[in-house]
Amino acid sequence: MIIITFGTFDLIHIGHINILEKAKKLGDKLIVGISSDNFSYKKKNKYPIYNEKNRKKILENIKFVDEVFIEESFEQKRDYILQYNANILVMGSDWENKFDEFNDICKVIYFDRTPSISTTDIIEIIKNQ
Ligand code: C2G
Repeated sequence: MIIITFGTFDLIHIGHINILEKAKKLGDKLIVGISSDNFSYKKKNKYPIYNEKNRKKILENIKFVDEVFIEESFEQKRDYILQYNANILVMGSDWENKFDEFNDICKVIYFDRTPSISTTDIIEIIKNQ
């Protein structure tokens, strides 16, 4: 089974590790599409703290992750899923129902988010110190 997931994965934290661990347990190979810096800017109106090259390298060194590529846009998601022959798409519950359209080419699973942690919260906490 090939699993695919997507995200920015900036300032990697326990919520990221938990979803990658749960995703990998569903199959043999976990592929991660990380948002390019420009795609991140389009989604959130700000650039990630770590650039795409460094976020990719960090992800590649997490033991649950087998392969990493750069995701350039939402529009290409269907092509990425097909290109990597993914059987299951995993996302966190903040994306619940958002990717149900891909149920025709793979199984779509949403895992509950890890509570009380996010990249945005981490940035705020550091700013306020
Ligand atoms: N996540 C989680 N628990 C948290 C924080 C994040 O389970 N406390 C999950 C998110 O639900 C997501 C993944 O970790 O599935 C990556 O999170 P982000 O880096 O915030 O990804 P995002 O910017 O939402 O990008 O096309 C989809 C997007 O690219 C997702």
